[in-house]
Formats: sequence, C-alpha cells, structure tokens
Amino acid sequence: MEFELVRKSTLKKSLTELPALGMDPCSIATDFRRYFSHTLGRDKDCKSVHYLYSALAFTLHDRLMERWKNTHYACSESNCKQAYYLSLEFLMGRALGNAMLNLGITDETTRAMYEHGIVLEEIAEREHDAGLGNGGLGRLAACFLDSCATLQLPVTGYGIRYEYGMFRQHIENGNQVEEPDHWLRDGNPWELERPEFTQRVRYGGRTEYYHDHSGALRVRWVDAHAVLAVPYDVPVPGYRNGTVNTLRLWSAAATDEFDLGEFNAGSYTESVAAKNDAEHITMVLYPNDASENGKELRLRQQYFLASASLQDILRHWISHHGKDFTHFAAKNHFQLNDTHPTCVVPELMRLLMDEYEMSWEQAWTITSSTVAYTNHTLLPEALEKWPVRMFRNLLPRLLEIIFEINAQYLAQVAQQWPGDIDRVRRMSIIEEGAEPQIRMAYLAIVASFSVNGVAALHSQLLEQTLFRDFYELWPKKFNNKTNGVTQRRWLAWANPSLSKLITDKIGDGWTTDLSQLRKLARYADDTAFRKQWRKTNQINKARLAELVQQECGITFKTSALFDVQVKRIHEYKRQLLNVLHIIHLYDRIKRGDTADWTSRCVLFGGKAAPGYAMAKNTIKLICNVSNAINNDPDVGDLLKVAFLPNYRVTAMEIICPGTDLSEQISTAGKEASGTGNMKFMMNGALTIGTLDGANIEMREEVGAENFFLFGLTAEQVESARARHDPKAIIAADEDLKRVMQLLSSGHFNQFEPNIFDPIIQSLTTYGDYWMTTADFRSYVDAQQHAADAFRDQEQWTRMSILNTAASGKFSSDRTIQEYNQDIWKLKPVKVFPVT
Ligand code: 26Q
Repeated sequence: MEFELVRKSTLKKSLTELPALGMDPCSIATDFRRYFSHTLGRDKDCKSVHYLYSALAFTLHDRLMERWKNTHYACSESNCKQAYYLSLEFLMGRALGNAMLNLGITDETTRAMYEHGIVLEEIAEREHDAGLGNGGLGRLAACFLDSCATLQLPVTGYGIRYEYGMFRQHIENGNQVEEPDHWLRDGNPWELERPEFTQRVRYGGRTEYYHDHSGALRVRWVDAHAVLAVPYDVPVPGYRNGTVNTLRLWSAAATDEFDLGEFNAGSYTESVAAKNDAEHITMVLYPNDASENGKELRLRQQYFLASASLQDILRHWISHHGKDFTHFAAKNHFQLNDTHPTCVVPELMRLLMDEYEMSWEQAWTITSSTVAYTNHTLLPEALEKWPVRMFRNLLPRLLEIIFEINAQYLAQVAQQWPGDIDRVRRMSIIEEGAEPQIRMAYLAIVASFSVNGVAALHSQLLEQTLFRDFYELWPKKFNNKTNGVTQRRWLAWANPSLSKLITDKIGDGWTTDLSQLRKLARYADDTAFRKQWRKTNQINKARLAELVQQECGITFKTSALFDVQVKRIHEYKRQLLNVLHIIHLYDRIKRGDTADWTSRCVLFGGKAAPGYAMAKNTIKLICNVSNAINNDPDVGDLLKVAFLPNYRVTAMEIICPGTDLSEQISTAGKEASGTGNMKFMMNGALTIGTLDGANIEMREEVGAENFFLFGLTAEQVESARARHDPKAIIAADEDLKRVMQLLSSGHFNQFEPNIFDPIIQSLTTYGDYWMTTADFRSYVDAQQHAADAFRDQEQWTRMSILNTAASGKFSSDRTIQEYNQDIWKLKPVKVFPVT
C-alpha cells in the first residue's frame, strides 16, 4: 500500500483538535446510537448482540483515542526515555470492561445502555477474550502494561497479532479436544491498523563482504526474501489518569515484489501460493507453555517480532535525532519477556553495523546497555535452544554475529579462569554435539545489563544452579523482581461486591496503592464486618456455582468449601497430587469415615499442551474421578468434583472471587513464581501450598498461621531425590496404598482398561520424578487442617480478611516500580487532561 504524504500546510489544526467527548450517560448513549444506526447500519429489528457490542466498543474507543493522542504528544514533547516490553505473548482478556473501569465511566455506561433498554453485562459477555498467550508469562505481560499506564511510565508493548490465539478447549468423554480460536473473525474494534509504519523483515539468503566508501570492511545480507510486518495498535489505558499507552502487534503480509519475482519466472499460481507462506508467520500462537524446540516457524515468529520492533524503534529515533545514536542507549531500554525475543540481540547489532555503519564496539556498547532479560523458568528442559543449522539457513547474518559475540565473550571467560576449558565449554553460547545448538538464555545473559528472576526463591535458585557460572562472572547483573498482578482487573473489576465493602471501610486508595489493604487487618476481629465479608463471599460463590452448573452440569452448594486449582496442566504443578487427595476423601466416605466432615467442592481448570500426553491423561483422570464421585449416591453433597472446560482470563474473573481454598502445590523449586496464587489471595482465598515461587513471600506477608503449608522444601527435594523410593512410601502409608489400589483396580476406568497406566507407572515404576508420593502425607494433613478450619466460619473469615489485607505486595504496580527503579529508570509522563 502506498501512503502519499499530505503537505503540512494543507492540514489545519481544527482537523484534529476536537472538543472533548462527553463522559456522561447522555453523551455515551448518543454516540452509541449513532454508531449502531449510522456506522453499523442497524435498527431496532437487529437481533444480533454483536452490533450492540461493536457500537459500544467504538463509543469507548473514541474516548480512549483522545487520551491516546495526548499521551503520544506528551511523550514526544518531553523527549523522554522509553522502555519496550517485548513478548511473544500478551494475554489481554476482554477490553470493554477494562476500558470503562479505567476511564471511570462504568456507572455512566451502564445507565446509557439502560436508557436504550440494554443490560450492559449481556453485551459485555459477547466479547471474545484476546487470548494471545499460554498462561502466566502472557498474562504477566498484560498486567505489566496496565501498571505501566497507571504509573504513567512511557512503556510500549511489542508483540504478535496471531490470527489464532490460544486454542479453545472442549472436553469430550473426559478428553481434551482443541478447537481453533479465530478471535478476529467478527473484527476487532479495539485495534488500529497502522500500515504507514509497515516494516520489512527478511529471511534466508547469504552474506556478502565489501569495502564501504571509507574502505571499511562491511557486510551485506543478500538474496533474502522479505515479508511485510504491518502494525496494529491496541490502546492500554491507565487508571483514571489520562494516559493511554500502546501495545503494538505485528501482522505478517506478503510483499508485492515477492509475487512479481515468482510471476516473472512463469509460475503465477506458485507466487500467489507463496503469499500464504508469508502470512503463515503470524497465523497461530504456539500452545506450549514450556519450550517446543526446533520448530522453524516459531523461530520465524521470534525473529519477526524482534526485527519489526527494532526497525520501528530505530525509525522513530532517526525521525527525531537523525543518524546520531550518541544518546540512544540513555533513552531506550528493551525488556525481554523470557528468551523468546532474544533475536533482538543479534538483530540490533546487525541493524547498527550493517544499516547504520557503526563499528562492532559502538554497536555492542549500545546493545549491551539497552537489553535486559527476565527468566521465567527453572526447568532445564524448558531453556530454549535453536539448531545452528536452522539459524544458518534462515538468519545467516545473525548467526555470524552470534558467533562473534560468543568468541569475544569466551575470551573474557578464558581470561578470568585461565586453563579452565571445561568452564568455557559449559558457558559457550553454542552447545557442541552432533547437532550444535544456540543456547538462547546464555545469549540473553551475555548481552543484557540486567537478568532477573520472578520471585525471591526463583532468583536465588537461578544464581545457585541454572546460571551459576554467569553469576560468578557478573554477580551485579542478577536481581529479583517478584511478580505481581493488577488489582484493577483482579479485584476492582472481577469482584465488585468485595471492592465496595473494602472501599466503604478504608476508602478507594487501594486501587492505585494496594499496600493500603493492610488497613483491613484491624477489622478482622470485627464481628459485623466479618458478617459482611461472608455475605460477599456467598455472592461470589453463587456466581462461581452458576458457572460450574452451566459449563459442567454439576451442582456446587455455596455452603461447601470451594477448593480450586486452575492453571496449565503440567506434571510439576501436580494436579495429580490433588487428584490423589480427592480419591483419598472418596475412599474415606466409602469407608464411612465421615465424622466431623467438611463438605467440599473441588474445581479444576486448565489446558494441556496438545502434544503433552501425560497432561492430557491427567485431564481424563480428573474427569473420570469426577464422574465416579458425582454419581455415587454414597457421596451426595460431601464431595463434588468438576473440570471446567476452556479455562481463560475471563473465567478466572469469576473463579478467583468465589474460591475459599487456592491450590498452589507445585514440587518445590519448580514453579518460578505463580501469579494465580496472588489473584486468589487478593480476593480473600486461603492458600494450601508448598514453599515454592511467590508462595514463600505470600506466606511471609500473611503469617504462617494463615497459610496451609505442606511438603518438602526445594533443598529437601533435591537431596531426597537420589534416595526417593515411591514404592516404599506407598507401602508404608495405608491411605496412599488404598488410593493406589483404587486407581490400579480400574475403579475409575471400568470400560477403558489400562488408560491410566502411564500415570500409575510414573508414580511407581518411573520413580515419581515430581515427588508426589513424598508430599502426599503432609498434603493430606494440611488439607485436614484446612477442612477443620473451614468449619469454624468466624475463624475462617478472619483468616480470609487477613489474606486480602496482606496481599498489598502482590500488585504489579509494586513490581513495575521496582523494574523502573532498578532497571529502566524512566520518569512518569504527565498527560494533559482531555478538555
Ligand atoms: C518457547 C519456545 C517454543 C514454544 C513455546 C515456548 C514457550 C511459551 C510459553 C515457553 C514458555 C512459555 C511460558 C512460560 C510461563 O508462562 N512461565 C510462567 O511465567 C509466570 C510469570 O512469570 C510464572 O509466574 C510461572 O511460575 C511460570 O511458570
């Protein structure tokens, strides 16, 4: 597409300087009606909720747009330093409610809709989640954007506009079935296409050396084929502060010359088909929450994001400063969300040297003082590696640069530890072997001025285990940034009844300063307040019960203990331990051991990576156990179990407010942080958990007496592993033995022989790598404590209040303030209010 520039003098200011749009119900209702009737061309006979939703989305988008422009002007004028959050995933969820909340017009909009005879919730329900992420890492990116905008920090998100987001999960006969998530089918009213900022990203070809005009040896990347990267901007509103930041998502499109080249060669149809190849790059999100090694398309995606974003940022720099990069490093920071965008490192080097004629030293000074890396995993098998061969074919120039970075840095290692060949081999960015690989985490560490983990334990373990050699070389690079979540979405929006109760008691300062929640602690002993707290808890449990009824056809009574584990299905997260406990409770009921029983409703939710057989088998086990228990007349209301299909951001908005007990039961030392744990805590759930990830810090904040702790510590897990004997543990524990017997007897798979053998064998024959049997006894005991505590409702409510009161630390506002103080050092940009 060609964009002809209009001569400046022909555009009058009056074109863009419009009077501010009204935020009152009447103005909103008027705009809504105009969009519905004039833009969308519908009338009162229109039966489709979609058009009502679109009209309202446009109405709100206009109001964001005014503030978006002002934010842009304020940033440009202040010539401020900026940070870029680069991520292959942004799990944004729904936008409409968030826009109303952050603009401060929820009530006004509700009234405006009411005037047209519309119930706001009904049309808000129509919005599809923007599910451009797998889980924790993607949702963290979304919470961070919300906090950056609320703190008025000039941070832009860069990501990929996947045509298909995270797959939709169906459950058929207890099995997960994946369905494509074509979230853009009905259009996306929130995005703004920006074809004028299209970039070209190249793949393949070869490098060529030549001497430039001054005689310096330079490199050209030739015979590559180009793909267009077209940006789509999504507004990110701050909380009632006039700021609207940007999330820029890239979409791939074929170039015209690419077609022409093929066409000239006489193959018209092939050339049109090749168009598809280009557009495939941003077609689908990889649905793995641990790395899927070696998929070329994934590497194409990663480079696509890195290259398009950097070219965009450099273009912007040059438009303001020309080709003078003296202050570039002082004004720009790139935060890498895990290693996925690490191509930024060699790509920035390439652009600075090959396109802007810098020397290696100049380019390296800039790169190594602008890039910072956040790690999100402790599982060694999840560290990203790419075959050197694949880089050579796809990104030949980048490979040369990576080799050179490695050579220079290994020289430094050799100098520091003379003669320590083994260390040099261990620390090399290139892993030698039959198929040499590039270790992306090592590349990220070498190039970054900051490397952080996402919870205190995680950061400490990175220094002591995974990245120990690097910590010895550069101790000052390493730091911790404990994760957080935005209280605007996860408390103010998701839990209006509790929010109102809190605000009535301590004011609304907590929405932007979550530490204020600690003022609630003093009311934990106030009987009247506890009664109100329980009332909101009952309202929220009723909402959750309704969801479970609708989606699973299973009845949860709100008087029971709501016990919830929602997260990706993974062995280290140990949904299996939870199932073993449920089978144990079932066994107790069947034995008649039900004195002082606490009725319990257990809810599971989460997706399994499509290729992860053990995770899929776990879903099947949960569903079969659920069937057996829910349909057994001996059980009745004592125990209910449900698997909620298609767990996603929007489901969590109903789940976390209605939860009594939050399951955070990973094998210690394996969950980097967790963020669901924080959402539950904020909403007053108590946690049953191991000393893992951020659980440790949550327990520190709330006090040991208000947290159900169990299990081995990370240290104990590692030392016990060598002598771990699951068969002996099972034999010695009467309850666990009975559970294993029930499982092995086929009680839960009567007409599906042997389907759970892989699970049983993982616990026995294959040595129970995740230490599930080792933690079984202490888990059952902790569950008993929780059940006993729940029967004393006054005491439970007290603990619930104290959990919310102690959750202040886990706001992503706090996390982002730390990123800013220690890493980015940005100044907030005040935005002029819309007048
Ligand atoms: C990589 C390469 C190829 C294909 C897929 C991937 C891939 C995709 C997603 C690898 C990892 C992820 C996601 C990881 C993730 O969500 N980690 C979680 O991050 C949270 C935020 O920091 C933590 O709270 C969780 O503990 C951590 O598991």
